[in-house]
Amino acid sequence: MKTQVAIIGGGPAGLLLGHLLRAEGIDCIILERQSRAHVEGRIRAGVLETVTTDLLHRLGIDAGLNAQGMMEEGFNLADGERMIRIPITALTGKHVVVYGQTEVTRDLIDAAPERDLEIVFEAKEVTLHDIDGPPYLTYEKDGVQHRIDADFIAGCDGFHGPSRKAVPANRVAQYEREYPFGWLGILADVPPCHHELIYASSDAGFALASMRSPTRSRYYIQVGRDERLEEWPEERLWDELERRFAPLAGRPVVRGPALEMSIAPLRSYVFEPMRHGRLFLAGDAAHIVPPTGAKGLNLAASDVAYLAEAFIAWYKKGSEAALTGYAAKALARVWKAERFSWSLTKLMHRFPEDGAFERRMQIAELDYLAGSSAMQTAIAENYVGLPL
Ligand code: RFL
Ligand code: PHB
Repeated sequence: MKTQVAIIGGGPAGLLLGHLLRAEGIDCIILERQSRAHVEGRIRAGVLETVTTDLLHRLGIDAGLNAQGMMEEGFNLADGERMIRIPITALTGKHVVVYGQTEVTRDLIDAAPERDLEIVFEAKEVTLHDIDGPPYLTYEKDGVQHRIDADFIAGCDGFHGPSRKAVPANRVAQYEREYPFGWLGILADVPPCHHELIYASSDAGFALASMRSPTRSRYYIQVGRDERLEEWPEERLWDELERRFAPLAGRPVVRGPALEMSIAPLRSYVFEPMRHGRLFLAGDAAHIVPPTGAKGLNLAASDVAYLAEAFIAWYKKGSEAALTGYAAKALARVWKAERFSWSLTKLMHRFPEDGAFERRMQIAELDYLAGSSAMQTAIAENYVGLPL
């Protein structure tokens, strides 16, 4: 089989790229290792920047987003009893939209057949060949071997996929920071404790109150790096959430049966460059941010916005400039999001290795933030997303 762009991975990056290319009549195919049910069942990010919602509007895959997306004009940073509201819309003129990654993914998959976007689910053993070109992929489906020849390969296969590993180690630089904790998340059909997100620093550690709708809450707490889900029966997690949000009087955490619980480790990671010959990386395949800034999914979207534009310039105008410039352009935005996510993580979490001095630094920074509209604006413009 032959295609123009072979896409590995059917997460947000791969699905958005596929739709953007099909909208311009460019041939592509998506190979996804998991089943459709598995991909649609993953609960991950929830906050969309304008960069991401603009892509969904441009594609016209926005019925769910328009009906259920919740426009947020501010969010809150709490420390003990103090809550500092960052009025993002008043400071930047922009807002963010709360609409789950799960829903985005489902909407993109639902829209694929009518737009002639082929997604092969349960594609096993996807292997990249000759990335310096002309490249091809092999995979197995239902016990049968397949080969796809392509002009380009888009590696949208997340942090654990094969694309990054296909690049010879002597041609890359990797930057990594692991954090000594993870986030334990819970999704439940209970009203959120507040109508805006609250990122809370408490003596027991960080907690986040988020939501998916006025009747569905998403909470997270900081847990030790080696803690396992089995150690966290639901009631223990609700007790801990109550404890961490207790200083914010008047915002009780309502309990309900968990629809999902999971633990994710926190990591910062960048792989440079994002292009190798005919292979282009996008999203988590090339970089990871800790979720504190809500940037992971939005970076996947901005990467593929640049990448789709570059492929379109190549196929429609024969211009290679945007393909050549892709890695540098994407990485410039990635590094700024890495910095923001890292700094918000440092400000709001309790690090086991930190002492009294580091804690006073956090308090001093929050004091400064509470009284400085300049600093609030700096946080707000990063939170709503830097322009493309
Ligand atoms: P994804 O979503 O990981 O999608 C990659 C896709 O590639 C598939 N794949 C393969 N396909 C074929 N062959 C192979 N060998 C393959 N190996 C993997 C995978 O099955 C998958 O479908 O990456 P993408 O598209 O770049 O999107 C990035 C976002 O998903 C990610 O940045 C965020 O979800 C990060 N993230 C979070 N971000 C937030 O902003 N807030 C959150 O609360 C949040 N929670 C999370 C997260 C990421 C997690 N991961 C990656 C484990 C929670 C978790 C658990
Ligand atoms: C979420 O709702 O899942 C969420 C929101 C904000 C974050 C991370 C996760 O920073």
